[in-house]
Amino acid sequence: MANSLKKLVSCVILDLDGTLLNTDGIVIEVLKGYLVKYGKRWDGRGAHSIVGKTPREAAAVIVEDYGLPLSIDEFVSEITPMCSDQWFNIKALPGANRLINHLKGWKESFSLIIGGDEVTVGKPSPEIFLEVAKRLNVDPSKCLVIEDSIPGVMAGKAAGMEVVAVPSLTKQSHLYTSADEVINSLLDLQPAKWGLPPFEDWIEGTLPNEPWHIGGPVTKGFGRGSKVLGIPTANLSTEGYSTVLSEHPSGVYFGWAGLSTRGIYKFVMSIGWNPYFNNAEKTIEPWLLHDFEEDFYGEELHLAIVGYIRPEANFSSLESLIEKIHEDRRIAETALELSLYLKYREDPYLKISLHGDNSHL
Ligand code: ADP
Ligand code: RBF
Ligand code: MG
Repeated sequence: MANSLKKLVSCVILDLDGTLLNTDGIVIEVLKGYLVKYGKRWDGRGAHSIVGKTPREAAAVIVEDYGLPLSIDEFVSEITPMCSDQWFNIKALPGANRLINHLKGWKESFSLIIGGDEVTVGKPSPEIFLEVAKRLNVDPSKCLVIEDSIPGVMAGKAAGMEVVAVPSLTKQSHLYTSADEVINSLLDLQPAKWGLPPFEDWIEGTLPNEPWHIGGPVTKGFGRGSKVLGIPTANLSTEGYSTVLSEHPSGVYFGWAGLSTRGIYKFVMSIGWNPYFNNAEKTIEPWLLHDFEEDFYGEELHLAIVGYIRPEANFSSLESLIEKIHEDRRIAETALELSLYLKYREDPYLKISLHGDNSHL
């Protein structure tokens, strides 16, 4: 992680769509339903091209990619009201709540809110950011922009501001080279690096979250966990968990695991593409912090994920990857003893067993 001292700022400018709010999520849900009408199936094509585009530009891509029998304008006029109907379904992106003062509420957490309709040119023009600096009477060089899109990053740099990119394009962080820092999600935002007051939500190397749950039978993975690393991971299928996974960034998490017929154990887990191995598919790989005498493929495993440790990283050697995973293990093992986390050992989700007999739990 680049821990170099950054330029100090006094003002933070947050992009909204795609940075704080998961607007693409509802657009994709609407598209899925819409394509069915034309006998087409959403297959993820176009998802990358929607991000950072104007609605019309994105529409052009979809009409073309799916060979829809209508003009771009017809498409836009049909899809726009369908999306508007879904606004109430928009969710905050992971970590967005760290930037909100919950005593004040969303709107009141910002000194100024400015819309794209208040400027003449959109990003990558710096106009919107320069307008903010002007209205707040702050020098642009003292502003930190937080952006998910490439045009947004370009706009921030063109305004002479510092820019943290939180790419909304999965595995595309290399396209954001002009940003001053690229982070995986707002969970990794460190205001103190920029001379701002630090968040105080980390506890002993962990960021607590409301418990979330994943479960299913233990599946076969790549077969290299225990063999290559000495770190067996009881892989779970990602099928059926696309919504949950889209609500949580890839990274290293920990919590409590219920293994049917065996018991409840601590675990530390990676969710994502394992940059070191550059997997094409996202995997869910919990390492149960217990020595088992045998494998338990096919057994029902339920996870209560209670906190976050770090983003997935690449490593220059296998040894350094292993060393890091052992550090994760120590952090999880210690943190789970804190009452804050210990109480979730009693999470009822861990005791649900498909095998009926829960008496031993
Ligand atoms: P795979 O690639 O098939 O996941 P691994 O080398 O990661 O293979 O080994 C994982 C398997 O090892 C699990 O599915 C489980 O049956 C077994 N196992 C034994 N001990 C543990 C443990 N402490 N945590 C997770 N899995 C374990
Ligand atoms: N793989 C990576 O490429 N980068 C990581 O940062 C990383 N962190 C991990 C953290 C934990 C706690 C665990 C259990 C695994 C992690 N792995 C990571 C995944 C590791 O590469 C994986 O278990 C092997 O690929 C086995 O399939
Ligand atoms: Mg595994």
